[in-house]
Amino acid sequence: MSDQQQQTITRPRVKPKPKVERPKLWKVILLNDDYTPREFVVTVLKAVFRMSEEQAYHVMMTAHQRGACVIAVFTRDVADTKAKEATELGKQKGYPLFFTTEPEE
Ligand code: TYC
Repeated sequence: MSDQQQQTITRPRVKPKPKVERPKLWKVILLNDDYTPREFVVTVLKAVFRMSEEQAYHVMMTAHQRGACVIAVFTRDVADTKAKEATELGKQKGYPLFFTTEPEE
């Protein structure tokens, strides 16, 4: 094999290396209020966020004592849908229960 044939041929990249960015995550936050019964908040947390009784009780009590509690993080669509769904369950019973979302830093 000649020297010419042995040379490695390198060409400049044509396609840029794809940069895969992780989607931003959004927090779902439970807000305290003075009217929604504790047990109902627990029921909603279990139903919408698939929490155990213990997890749901702990989150509910944190919101009750501190005014708010971060429940979990999701992609934006999932966070918005779950917050709406959970807020709606309270609304159907006439409670002011409220879930909001905000982007993670
Ligand atoms: N503060 C409510 C009560 O005393 C219970 C409650 C807890 C409501 C957490 C909302 O996010 C909440 N009945």
